[in-house]
Amino acid sequence: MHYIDLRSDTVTQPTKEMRDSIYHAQVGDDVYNEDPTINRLEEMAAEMLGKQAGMFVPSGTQGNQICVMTHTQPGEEIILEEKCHIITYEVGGIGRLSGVQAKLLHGNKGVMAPEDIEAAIREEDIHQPKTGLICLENTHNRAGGTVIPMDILKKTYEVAKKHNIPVHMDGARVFNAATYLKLPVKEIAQYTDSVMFCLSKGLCAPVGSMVVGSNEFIQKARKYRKMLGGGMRQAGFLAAAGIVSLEKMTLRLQDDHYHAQLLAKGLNRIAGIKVDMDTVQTNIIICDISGLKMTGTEFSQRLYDKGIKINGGSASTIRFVTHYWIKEEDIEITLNAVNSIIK
Ligand code: TLP
Repeated sequence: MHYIDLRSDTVTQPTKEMRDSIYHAQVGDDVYNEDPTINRLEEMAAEMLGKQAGMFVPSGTQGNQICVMTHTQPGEEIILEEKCHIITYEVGGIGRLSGVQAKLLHGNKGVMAPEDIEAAIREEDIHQPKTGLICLENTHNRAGGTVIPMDILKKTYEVAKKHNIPVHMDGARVFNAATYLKLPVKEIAQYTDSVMFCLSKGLCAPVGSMVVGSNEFIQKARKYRKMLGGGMRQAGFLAAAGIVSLEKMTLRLQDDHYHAQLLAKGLNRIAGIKVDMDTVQTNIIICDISGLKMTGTEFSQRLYDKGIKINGGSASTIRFVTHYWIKEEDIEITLNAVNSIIK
């Protein structure tokens, strides 16, 4: 059976062009820095994000964790938004791997106020941990794919620099943010010290994420990647798809955003379902279904029976994510299926 898969953009299959480039890729041992395809991908990523260097990593989670390890010392405290991926979905890695504690701030649609961040920075006091890092998520997954406004981002970076604290961006979907803002992605990255972004979400590559930062940062990060088992040898086969991601797939994300708008507007017209349209900025839709007599899990099971896969997030919410393999007709089929479940 063919399913319409709206669970996540992580489910994307590689394109035909990616499969061809994987087949023809030149590879070498990346632990010796001898994989020409990985080297090229890393240079491209650094150039696009306006940073000195890049590093290919197997996953976004590993990329984020390496960045926290590289920026901090055990015993420090790091500032994060309370619903961010690093806190919610990375298995407590920051405590285990970096030995840091989290200072969680409430975000408005996933965006922390620079004033709140400044107030959370620890003082020079014998009792207090040092604030070692500020982590931002752009776009913000659990807030519904929301984008950090540029003025807030700039202000946040100014606060961080005033207190000499590095800023890491979990930019798993930073190209969606750039598409929404209609800006080159380096405009966003200029207000960060490191960015992790994913090739294997909306950009369709089968595996892999990138970390970018200064030469010194990446050199140090490479050692942590090795420690975590992320030295991948002839992984140029994966990087080859990543190059297609950067060259081609970054240019078409507005289609996914358009489909998310269509779907969100259609869902909002259905009694019992609520979508906060302010949060539908990119390719993620979080729906409140507390008006229905059904949990998210029940709802997603019913949709599954009709050939549509989604993530039944919690008791009262469900999530839809659009991506390259979702076409306009799939949106119509999905809305019809939701309507028939409600009826
Ligand atoms: N997000 C996945 C799940 O882990 C929830 C999804 O389906 O959305 N940062 C952000 C903001 C993410 O959304 C994700 C993945 C990651 C990091 C981790 O990337 P991977 O899955 O490559 O480890």
